[in-house]
Amino acid sequence: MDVRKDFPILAGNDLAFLDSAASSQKPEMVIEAMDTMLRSGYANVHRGAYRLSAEATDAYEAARAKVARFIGATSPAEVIFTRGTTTSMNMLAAKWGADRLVAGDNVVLSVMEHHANLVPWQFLKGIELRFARLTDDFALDLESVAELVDERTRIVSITGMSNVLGTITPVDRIREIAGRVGATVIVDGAQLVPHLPVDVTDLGADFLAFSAHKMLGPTGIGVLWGRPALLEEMEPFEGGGEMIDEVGLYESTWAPVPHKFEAGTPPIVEAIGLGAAVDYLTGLGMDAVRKHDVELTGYALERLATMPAVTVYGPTDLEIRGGAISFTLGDVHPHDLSTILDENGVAVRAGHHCARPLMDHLGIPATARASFSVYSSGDEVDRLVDGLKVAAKLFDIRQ
Ligand code: 7TS
Repeated sequence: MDVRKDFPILAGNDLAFLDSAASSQKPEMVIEAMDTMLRSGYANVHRGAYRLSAEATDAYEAARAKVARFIGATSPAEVIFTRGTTTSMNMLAAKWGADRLVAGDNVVLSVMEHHANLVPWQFLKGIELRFARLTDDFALDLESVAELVDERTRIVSITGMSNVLGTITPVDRIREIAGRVGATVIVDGAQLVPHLPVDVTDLGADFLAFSAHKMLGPTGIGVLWGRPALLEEMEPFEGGGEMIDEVGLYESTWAPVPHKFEAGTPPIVEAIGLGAAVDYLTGLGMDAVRKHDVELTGYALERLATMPAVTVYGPTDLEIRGGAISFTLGDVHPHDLSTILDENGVAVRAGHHCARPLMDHLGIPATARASFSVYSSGDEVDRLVDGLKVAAKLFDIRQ
């Protein structure tokens, strides 16, 4: 995939940037769309009767329509702009969870969830949280999901792709199991949507959350997609301007979906940026994006396997994994490792990756993680391996 030239930060920068799972870099197209909006198209949306505001509103709603098309939604109204995956998950836990579940109900999650799909559920009082386990090859153990789901299960909320292990989960199979008891299926798509073609009409989810900044778009905006009937049923998360229909001193009624979920001035310029990111990804084609990920991940796993002191935590089967590769080198602390890699021009993330319970499950305090996006290259993987060799030498680890 010959796209590095599209990313200004990568041009003339010899850093091997391998931390795209945390946040991706932005192509010129996104930067330019936001710049143009700020320079010549900016006004608040949904309120001004004047031309500039009407045009800004059109641009904001056009971005919503682009996102809807990108994920196969049947209508733009199914796309709610939020601040990101974290906000989307908090909204669901509060409004689809706390508002509706009663003591004795349970929510099924997995041990590999990001804190964004864990902590909001911990806010629910009197609700039991259950955790699906992993297979020996770091796949989601569907038998464990089936064992945990019972007639008191109201929600099954699972990541579409683990940000630590790279594991891709079979949402259709999860749906099958959850469907037996009428439980809602929520998918944390923060890593899934940037890397695989997603069509909500056959994904099997009732709700899908994701963030723009991990899919070449800006920070400050993300999406909550939901089935129309469920969005109608769900109460607003925040009250304020623009989410109302009628307002009295003591009570109010809500604007139609999606506006009842978008209180206050939304991230207008960010929405335009997300729309441009979606255009860019559509231009590349999500099948090509996935192919690139698979090839690069395969190459990286192959190269890392040549170093006996490297342990990779994640599926060996490329069919069920994406380009987030967690690893350790001997007993070197991942923080030390990332510092040495940085000194050698390689940026990886080290730590628990906001998945502390997963680290406990794996019996390790932390990992180093290399993660890819469309601009990542085999050359960067080679530089990672070279950096690891330098670290191995420094720590006197036999190779
Ligand atoms: N879910 C998953 C699977 C994620 O990877 C992340 C962010 C989130 C939710 C939260 O997204 P946010 O945009 O609301 O922050 N993951 C990471 C990461 O792996 N390193 O830094 C952030």
